[in-house]
Amino acid sequence: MSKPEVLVIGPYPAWDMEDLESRYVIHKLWEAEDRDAFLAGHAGGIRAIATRGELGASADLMKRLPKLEIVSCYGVGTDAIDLRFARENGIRVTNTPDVLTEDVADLGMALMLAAARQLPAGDAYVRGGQWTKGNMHLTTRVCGKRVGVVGMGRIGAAFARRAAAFDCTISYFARAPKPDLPYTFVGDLVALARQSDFLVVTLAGGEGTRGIVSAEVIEALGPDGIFVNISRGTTVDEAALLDALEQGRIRGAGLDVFLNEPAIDPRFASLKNAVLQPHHGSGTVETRQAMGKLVRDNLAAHFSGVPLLTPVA
Ligand code: 8YV
Repeated sequence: MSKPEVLVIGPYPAWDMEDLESRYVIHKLWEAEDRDAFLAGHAGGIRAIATRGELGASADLMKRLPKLEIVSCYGVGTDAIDLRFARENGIRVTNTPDVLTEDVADLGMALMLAAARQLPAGDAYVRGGQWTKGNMHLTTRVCGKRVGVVGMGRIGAAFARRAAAFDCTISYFARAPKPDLPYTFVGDLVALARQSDFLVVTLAGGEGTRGIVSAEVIEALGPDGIFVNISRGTTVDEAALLDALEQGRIRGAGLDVFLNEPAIDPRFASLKNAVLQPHHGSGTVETRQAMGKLVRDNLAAHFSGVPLLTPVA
């Protein structure tokens, strides 16, 4: 039988590409100079899309693929996939939950620590030879502080466990209280920000959470507050965040996600009080290998007619 055709939206590591290329006819969208011509040439045969969390699959793209059966996403977030279009057109969707939870939570802790203890400034201080001329300015403690977690799903809970191990007091904002967790539910995000030293966003992206961290929430965090985002740039009023950081109306930020990645707002580059990462929460070899395997195993399950491993409801 001929190999199924798969449209790959953005590149995967070699260990995934080699395996995919051995099982399927692979069409590499990111290499196409003229995407319209490329799609027009291959659309009729494509039965699957393999995409990434931040790249997703729009209705516009899926509409052009009349034989499309499945979208397999390398990432837990499906906010960039038009799930309604997929559902209405019988297109199956899978993602990579669980395997990345601990690494994303680790990066959240790293950003909280790096922003509070100003690791980039300390590193520059040592490398730049300023240490021999005097001691560096003092920074902010993390342990024992009040942490507000925005979103208490798998990643939020994994982050909270880590912060609790630093003797932090954990409160959280979510759609509903989680009675099985030993943390304090706060149903008003402004109130949560007001009572937090660190506000850490772990929410899913998408329309339901767009701009939920508003200018008012940022203001409520206040001049001693530190903001951390390991979810999606869309959850924050980014212009308000930039203004607050530039004007010192919050103390600092640790950010892994932005609007318009990777061409983010150039104002971020001049901020001394923000630690920036290139959307790297899941960016370890261990986790990316597990994510790639799940993408490939879901495609294999689909094409061999067995249940999908991690279907998106
Ligand atoms: C990205 C993510 O998918 O899981 C998610 O939702 O955003 C990430 O893991 C990752 O950058 C791979 O593209």
